[in-house]
Amino acid sequence: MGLTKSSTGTGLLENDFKNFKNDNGYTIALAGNPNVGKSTIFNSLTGMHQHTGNWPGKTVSNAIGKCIYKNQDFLFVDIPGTYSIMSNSEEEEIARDYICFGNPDATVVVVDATCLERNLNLVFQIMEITDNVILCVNLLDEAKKKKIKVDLKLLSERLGIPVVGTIARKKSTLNNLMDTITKVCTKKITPSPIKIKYSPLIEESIEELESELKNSFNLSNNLCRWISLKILDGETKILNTIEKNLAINLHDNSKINNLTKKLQENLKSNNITSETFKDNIVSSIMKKAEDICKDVCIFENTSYSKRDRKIDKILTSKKFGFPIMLLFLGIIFWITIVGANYPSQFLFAIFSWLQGKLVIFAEIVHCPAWLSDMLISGIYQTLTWVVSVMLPPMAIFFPLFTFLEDLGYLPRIAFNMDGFFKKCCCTR
Ligand SMILES: Nc1nc2c(ncn2[C@@H]2O[C@H](COP(=O)(O)OP(=O)(O)OP(=O)(O)O)[C@@H](O)[C@H]2O)c(=O)[nH]1
Ligand SMILES: [Mg+2]
Repeated sequence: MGLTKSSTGTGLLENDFKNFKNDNGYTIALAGNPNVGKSTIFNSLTGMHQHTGNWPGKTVSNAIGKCIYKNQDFLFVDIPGTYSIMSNSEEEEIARDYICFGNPDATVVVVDATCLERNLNLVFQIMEITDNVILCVNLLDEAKKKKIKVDLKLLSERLGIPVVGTIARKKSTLNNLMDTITKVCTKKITPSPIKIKYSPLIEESIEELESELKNSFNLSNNLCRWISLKILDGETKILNTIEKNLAINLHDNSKINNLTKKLQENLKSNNITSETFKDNIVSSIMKKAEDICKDVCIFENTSYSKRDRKIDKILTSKKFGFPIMLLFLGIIFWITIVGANYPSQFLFAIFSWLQGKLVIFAEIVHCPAWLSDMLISGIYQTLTWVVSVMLPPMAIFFPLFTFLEDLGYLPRIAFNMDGFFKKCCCTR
């Protein structure tokens, strides 16, 4: 039996995830990096019309929809794309809160088969919080075009979770995903995700805090380990959210406070400061992702990935990174500023000509002077001036910027600027 759209699927948009509970069946979260096809899968399964498109950040709020598969009721939650659950933006917080505290029956993490290594960062972070994780390797058609093969069976063995390959635009490929979701929800498959091992000192600190948390609160092992990590990191915002959602009080717990102070000082004396702690964690995750991808991803067109790496080295090098960035941005701003003059003048001329005609028309119909002044010299003139000045630069700048994004150059700019943003305290 295939997929059936729900007759009651509503498309309710809400962020109060406590309402996202399916009393008659299972609740499934669709998580993943931006632009990997989560909403395409969601729409296909639920018959809903979530916004999809080829740029990141379209879904900015949780959306729910129902689907019936083999007579079983599922409630899907399409959550905003996020690169990490160490979130910064509002939609990333919405995603993080649902992943961490929504308590779905299973979390499907959708990843892009063409850049698996980068996507695994989020997969590992989610596996730290919940065991019921299914990996959906999407965009297999794009991977095939780029001659990238992903060994799904080996990936599943290495991660300890079920892995399914899909092409979200082809609905038939989603049956396998639904079968796996059903098996996980009905406990026919029990995922046992691997946990990242951080540096020995961080692991020791986590262990100590974890056992204190277990003594103080009634929380799962996964949550205790994850919260320990957040306490050591000193992420106040996340800790406040944890307290609110799990109804626990960490701030006033003197045992935990004293132990945290002791452990943080110990880490500091071993050169793991509050600034380097997160880098340490992220580099352990990325190292693991790299190791796994080396084994499971086969790049048949080696010259393609070699060429990519060569270009990357130049675009992100200390010597050429900034001059190239300034050159590209300079060209874009130059084309925008100089190029916009021509359509601006053209629009201005048309609007002025039309204004003359409107004045004549007002005279013919004996429109009172105060009214024609207000409508023509006031509203019409102001509006047309704004359109003449603003529209052309926007119509030139945004497509050019999108072009840079499609080329994949913007993430390289972000990489080059990361150090500066950190110095300005814009990122952590
Ligand atoms: N070729 C191909 N394109 C796909 C596939 N899955 C999704 N797409 C396309 O990829 C683009 C992004 O898909 P979305 O479903 O909007 O991605 P998303 O993960 O919801 O993105 P955000 O909401 O921004 O996080 C759309 O243009 C889809 O049509 C696939 O398997 N193959
Ligand atoms: Mg989406």
